[in-house]
Parts: sequence; C-alpha cells; structure tokens
Amino acid sequence: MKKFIFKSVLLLIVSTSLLSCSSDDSEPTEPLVCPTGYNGIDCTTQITPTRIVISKIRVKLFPNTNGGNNWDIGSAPDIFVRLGIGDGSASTVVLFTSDYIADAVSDGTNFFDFTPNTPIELLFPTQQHAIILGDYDSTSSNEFMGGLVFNPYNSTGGFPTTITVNNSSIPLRFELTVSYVF
Ligand SMILES: [Ca+2]
Ligand SMILES: [Ca+2]
Repeated sequence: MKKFIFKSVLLLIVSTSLLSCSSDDSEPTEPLVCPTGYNGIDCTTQITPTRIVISKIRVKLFPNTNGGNNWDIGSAPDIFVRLGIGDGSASTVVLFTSDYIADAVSDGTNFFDFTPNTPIELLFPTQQHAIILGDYDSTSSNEFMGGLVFNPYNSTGGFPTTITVNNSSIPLRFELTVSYVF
C-alpha cells in the first residue's frame, strides 16, 4: 500500500510539470514594448508629452535693419529672445526672456545661441506659443524686431530634438533644442 501511494504522488508531479511545460509553449512569453513616446497595437500612436523642455534657442535669421533704418545709431542690434504661451499679444504669458547679444549681424549662414541657465519647461506643449526677437536698448524702450507663433507639439510629427520656428514670408528663424517628458 505504501509503495502504491508513493508511485501515485510521483506520477502526479510528473504530469503537472508536463502540463505547465506545454502551457508555457502555447503562450507568448514577452510583452510587446513600444519605443518611448509611442503606444498602440503597432507602436505608431504618439503619446502626448506632459512637457517639452528647451535647453537652447538658436537664432538663425533676422532683419538687419528696421525697414532700411539701423536698429541702433551707429551699430547693429543687441538681440534677445522672449518666449511665452499665447499669440504674442499682451495676454501672452512670458516664460523666458534671455540676456542680449550685442551688435549682432545676420548674414544668412551664422547663428546666435541663447542657453537658459535653467531649461525652459513648456507645460502645455499642445497650446500655441509665441517667440519674439528684440533689440535691447534699455529696459523701458526695447524694439520689437519680429515674432512668430508655433505649436511645440505635433501629434503626427514625431519627436524631433530640434523644433524649427520660421515663416518663409519674413526673415526670421529660430531653432529650439528640446527633449520630451512623458
Ligand atoms: Ca535700438
Ligand atoms: Ca547695438
């Protein structure tokens, strides 16, 4: 009798292990992992980032004169950039204003970099933002050299590390170095 029980238990163990073996073979063993920023059954659906972080603003093109007149008497403009949420009107919420770079001349191939001490966090990346270029004269009388509106995030544009902000009809071009937080 003892012998019989022992054999039955042994048989039970063997069949259980056989069962679990065949069950492992019939099921997928690894879940599908999409690249960062994507989900969906085929990993092509973009995830809207919770924020976009700007580490550098590059100014690539701007008007060297104000309709033919110099921006400053006897020298080139002292350029700075300002960025905010909104359409560029007075209601725009300013997120960042740079220091200025003195006597800057745009020759179409050069550029001027503005690197914020603290990266600029865009907490509403799907909303309209505005970026302007100014000529620093004094805190009370800076001159507006030009501005553009843009949407930092495009739900079908992927996640470029450089966002270009320009408009072919005016000589103004910015390139933002960015990263995405999900
Ligand atoms: Ca001026
Ligand atoms: Ca100047």
